[in-house]
Amino acid sequence: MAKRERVYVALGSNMGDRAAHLAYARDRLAGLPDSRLLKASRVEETAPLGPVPQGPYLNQMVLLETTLEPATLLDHLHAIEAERGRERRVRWGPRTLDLDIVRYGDRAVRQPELTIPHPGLPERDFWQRELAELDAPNPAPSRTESARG
Ligand code: A4P
Ligand code: MG
Repeated sequence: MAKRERVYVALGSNMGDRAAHLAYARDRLAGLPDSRLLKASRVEETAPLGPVPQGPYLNQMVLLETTLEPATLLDHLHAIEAERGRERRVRWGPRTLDLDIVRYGDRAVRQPELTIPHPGLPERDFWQRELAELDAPNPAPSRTESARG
């Protein structure tokens, strides 16, 4: 039987209704076969990285538990991107929805079409923050408002 793995998927959008693209991706990821969406980080607005002038991103990371193989999961991610009208024109350029596999259990993959862990991880402080948030043992308790202030 295939092993259940904990997989971290990064979501990014900087075109159109960015929050709606992320919400759509979360729904689709939650419905993937042989998978469960365990947690989602906060959504964060980030300044664009890289050489292409473009608008700010909304970024978020989710934690999935899945028995899908990495290449199969990547195919699903590309299908979800395509459903949001993603066109691959400019590398690093603006996009309605970008889905990247950041970590896949303890696995290392080095293939032309798939590198895991994602090589951008050391440079992306927002990914590191999101990973830390997802790895925190418990969600921070929400502050309870006192009736007397
Ligand atoms: N690919 C290889 N490894 C992976 C992986 N671990 N996860 C391949 C997903 N895909 C992976 O990706 C090109 C190919 O990378 C895929 O077909 C897959 O086979 P793409 O999404 O078509 O192209 P891209 O996204 O333009 O290039 P790349 O190198 O993936 O760029 P990134 O790293 O996705 O960066 N600024 C902010 N603030 N926030 C962002 O999220 N994102 C980018 C894009 C630029 N600037 C940003 C952000
Ligand atoms: Mg990408």
